[in-house]
Amino acid sequence: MEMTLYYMPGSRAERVRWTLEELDLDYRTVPIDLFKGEGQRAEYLAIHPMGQLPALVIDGEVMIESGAIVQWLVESVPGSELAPAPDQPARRDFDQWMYFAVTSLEDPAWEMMLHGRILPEEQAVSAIVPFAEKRYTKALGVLENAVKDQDYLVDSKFSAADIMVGYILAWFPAFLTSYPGLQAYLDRLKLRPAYPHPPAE
Ligand SMILES: N[C@@H](CCC(=O)N[C@@H](CS)C(=O)NCC(=O)O)C(=O)O
Repeated sequence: MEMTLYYMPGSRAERVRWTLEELDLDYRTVPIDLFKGEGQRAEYLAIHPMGQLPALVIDGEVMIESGAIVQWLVESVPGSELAPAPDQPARRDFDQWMYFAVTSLEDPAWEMMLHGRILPEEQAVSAIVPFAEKRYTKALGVLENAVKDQDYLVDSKFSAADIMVGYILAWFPAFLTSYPGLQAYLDRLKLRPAYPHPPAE
């Protein structure tokens, strides 16, 4: 299988890179500098119709959406131990945290990022930030409880759900000071050789 990852450090393509590394798969990367507008060039829009990262090309077929790619990878690679089998009870937790990562956690975090850090003043709506922070901290509280008695989110075993969640937690490290369990969880994830170190840190 030939795989090409369109990638920029710190972007959501990190989730895919992290997964590919954990699975010890061969792949090549093509750098796309979003800050230079490379995502919106015609050649890249022909690959990813939104001009976003990541895109993974698998034997000539394009796949987009970081969560879907991560899930596809961990389910397609024979012997991968990064997702419980569909008939295992732990699978329910796995699916739950995979979705939680891209909705309840990522959605407010992205609003904080966009309106608090990325958008220029004339486009940012700063009033969005406090409510997004409230929703984000609520999600952190739920995760704090989930790792209270275990090292990882699913059955105390490292899985793709930790990749999906762990990538977002690193966007706002200062928020973890009130969540010692989550801070310890993130510190554990950081010890993994494939862990990404986003520029936001
Ligand atoms: N839901 C998508 C979001 C992709 C996304 O927003 N990627 C950002 C980089 S982290 C991007 O490409 N932004 C540039 C843009 O939206 O034009 C995914 O998880 O793959």
